[in-house]
Amino acid sequence: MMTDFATWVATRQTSFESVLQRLLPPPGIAPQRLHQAMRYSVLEGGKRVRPLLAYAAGELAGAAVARVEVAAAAAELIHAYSLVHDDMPCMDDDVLRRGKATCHVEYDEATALLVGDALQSLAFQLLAERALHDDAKRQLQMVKLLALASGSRGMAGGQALDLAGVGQQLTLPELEQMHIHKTGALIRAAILLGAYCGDRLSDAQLERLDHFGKLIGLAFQVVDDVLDCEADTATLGKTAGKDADHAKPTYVSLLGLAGAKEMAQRLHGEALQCLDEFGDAARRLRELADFIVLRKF
Ligand code: GRG
Repeated sequence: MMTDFATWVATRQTSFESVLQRLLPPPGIAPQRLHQAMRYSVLEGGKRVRPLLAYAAGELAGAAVARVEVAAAAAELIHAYSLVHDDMPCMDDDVLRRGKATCHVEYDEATALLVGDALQSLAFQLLAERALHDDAKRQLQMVKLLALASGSRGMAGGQALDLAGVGQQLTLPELEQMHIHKTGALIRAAILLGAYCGDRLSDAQLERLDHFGKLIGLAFQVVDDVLDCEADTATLGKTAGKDADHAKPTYVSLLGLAGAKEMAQRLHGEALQCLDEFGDAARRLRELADFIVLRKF
């Protein structure tokens, strides 16, 4: 019998924590302070949505868990780096992340900068040095995939659009472009990285999965905007209400709360449709899509 979703999530979150423990540089080796700050920023925190998506896509593609967990770690390390840099005074200037002091507050700004740099390098080191697929060409594709998703045409580019948009009145398509890059690109990449570790899916199926990733990545951001307005700081583990304080264009500022919620529901429905052809094999991805849209934190 298949385990229920909560058990599936808890089991993977626990084993993923050990994976990260093992893949991050030990705190006792030089440079100790940097390694400690890297571990502080990555371990014991976050929902691990991107890794969970990678695990679920890996299961769908018949991939070995030992391979998927490395791909999942690469995506999570990029995510953690982006949070560390995003929280710095030159960007969002925040003091709270994942319920604890942000990296530059706990350590210092220079260390936070280096933590982000080193986490990003480690992500690519892992993709390059661990066996993720028997076909080296496929593995190279995975390196490129993550590079594109995190670089100027992906997450970093989305962040640039975000910074440029402060105080501006963006149109809905402009807002969508920003979020497809800033948040969506990495979520999409995490799903494909998991799937690329296996062999069971055809190119057409990988494309469907990618489309699912695009839609659920956008839904994730719409829900994030709603939560920034509706949830409190303690529940979120990060400062709530910052979007409005910083005059940031969001789905809520553009569509209103009800409109943003409606949009999340629509994206959720469209994302689920992409999984229809996979039947019960895509159950975990469906459940994760539900979680992303219904989450309260
Ligand atoms: C600095 C290059 C660079 C990029 C930063 C992702 C990002 C781009 C900034 C984070 C700011 C932010 C609040 C983005 C909105 C969506 C988002 C990525 C939220 C945080 O992700 P969760 O909810 O966090 O998955 P946890 O802590 O659960 O991992």
